Amino acid sequence: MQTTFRIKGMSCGHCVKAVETALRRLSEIEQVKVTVGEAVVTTAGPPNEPQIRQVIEDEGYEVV
Ligand SMILES: [Cu+2]
Repeated sequence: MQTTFRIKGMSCGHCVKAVETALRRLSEIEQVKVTVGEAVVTTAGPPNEPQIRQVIEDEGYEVV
């Protein structure tokens, strides 16, 4: 299933790369597409949202 996270604090390609790289480390995530301000993740089942939020926030951004 596909879930979209809106992210505050991203401004450029470096932010996109940082979020993308961090999310790719999560084994539950099959696909991830990140743009400035948004991450669309594909998971087999319902995503572990708290964990995904945490990973994004650990990179210094805020999930809104
Ligand atoms: Cu940036």
